[in-house]
Amino acid sequence: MRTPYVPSRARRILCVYPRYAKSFGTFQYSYPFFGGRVRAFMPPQGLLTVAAYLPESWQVRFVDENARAATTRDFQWADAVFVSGMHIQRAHINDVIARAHAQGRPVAAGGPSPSGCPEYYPDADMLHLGELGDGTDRLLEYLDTHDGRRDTWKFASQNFRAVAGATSIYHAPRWVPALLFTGVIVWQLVAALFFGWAFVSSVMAGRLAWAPIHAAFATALALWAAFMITDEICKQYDTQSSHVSLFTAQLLTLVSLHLLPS
Ligand code: B12
Repeated sequence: MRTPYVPSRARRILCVYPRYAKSFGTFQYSYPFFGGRVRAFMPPQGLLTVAAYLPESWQVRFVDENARAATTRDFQWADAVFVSGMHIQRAHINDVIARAHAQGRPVAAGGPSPSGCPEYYPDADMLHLGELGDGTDRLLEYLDTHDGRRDTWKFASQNFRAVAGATSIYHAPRWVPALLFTGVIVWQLVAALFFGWAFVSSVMAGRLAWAPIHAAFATALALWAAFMITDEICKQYDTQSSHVSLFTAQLLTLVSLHLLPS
């Protein structure tokens, strides 16, 4: 069944089904029995139904992230991104939204989780609640008559998205990631000031000024240590390796300063 809406313009819609979160119902432990050919239990029927419902003149690209991840080029190709999923995929759905926004693309979120708890997806540009129907036609009309995203402040840093994604698992209100992110920036600013102080003091003394050097390294190392602990607690394993590398690099720098001939 196709939408009765007749669009005035051509559109390219990227449908992204986020990868499963590991759970009983995904049966991922059985996949190896199929020689690597099976990477998901079933096709994402909800999003496929939506794709089939779109106006015939619109182009559709479909990516099930259980098979392959949507690429930057996929997002750049699209005029709008559609995403679906269950509560358990919440972090992955928000990740798709973040990646689409990084390319300036608007996102419509629908399916069981956005329908049940739309408040889980505050960054989605459009929310589709429930089954296909009149509301879907209004959504298509909106996409047909509007370009891009509404003007929003472009947050270049992907780190804020990572913090927001991690805290969303705990149903944290929106001010929590903002507060944490501000705290990190202030912490980094203090470390930078300490490093500046260490540099100036060392130049003026004509030798390494250990008190400010230790203050600077202690502040910076404590930040990466805090990140590593938080990575563990929030299961942000993807970011953990870069935090460990930064911690190790700074620790080695401090040790090298001590070992260098004065
Ligand atoms: C098939 C199915 C699965 C398959 C999913 C295969 C897949 N790739 O999608 C498998 C077996 C893997 C599965 C696993 C699980 N499932 Co399941 N599953 C279902 C089931 C029975 C049918 C879903 C379906 O395909 N419906 C048919 C399609 C056409 O409908 P739809 O998805 O709702 O989509 C419609 C609208 O929502 C809308 N729409 C959907 N997406 C979008 C996107 C946009 C942009 C728009 C505009 C509209 C739109 O359009 C569609 C047509 O009207 C539902 C129960 C149900 N009756 O809905 C549970 C259900 C979705 N599953 C559920 C759960 C809890 C799980 C598990 C967590 C179970 C577990 N404990 O392990 C796992 C999670 C796996 C994961 N995601 O990581 C819950 C989800 C609750 C929630 N709100 O998040 C449901 C609702 C069952 C329930 N009542 O508890 N599941």
